[in-house]
Amino acid sequence: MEDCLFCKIIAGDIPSTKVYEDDDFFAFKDINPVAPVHVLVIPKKHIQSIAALTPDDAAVAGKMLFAIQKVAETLGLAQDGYRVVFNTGEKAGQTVHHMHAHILGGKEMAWPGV
Ligand code: IU
Repeated sequence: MEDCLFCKIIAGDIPSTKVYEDDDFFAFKDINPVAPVHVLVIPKKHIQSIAALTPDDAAVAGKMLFAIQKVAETLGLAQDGYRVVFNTGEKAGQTVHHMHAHILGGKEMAWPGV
């Protein structure tokens, strides 16, 4: 998608610190980290948010959890644990309208975080 910042990051038109890439997903460090480890996992297919998923996206949606698992392992978070956040829509604070999972880790986290 032409005007999507995350599509531009995937294409390499906007620089990012890549931590993982495969045929379907790209992961990079968040530029404004809110935890010692803060990485975004995004599908290469432009999907606006969880709210925009259709049955055609079933495979990519399922694979995304495995991509998140792999990235978290790569980041060394598997043992201590990590949080995965999908901000979805305006009131949830979604600012970039390309579906993304925040992987947050490296510290003790309180719950709920609202
Ligand atoms: P949100 O869930 O839509 O609020 O998350 C968007 C995130 O994208 C936010 O944490 C930003 O810091 C992050 N981000 C980035 O890492 N690189 C960018 O070029 C832009 C946003 I724009």
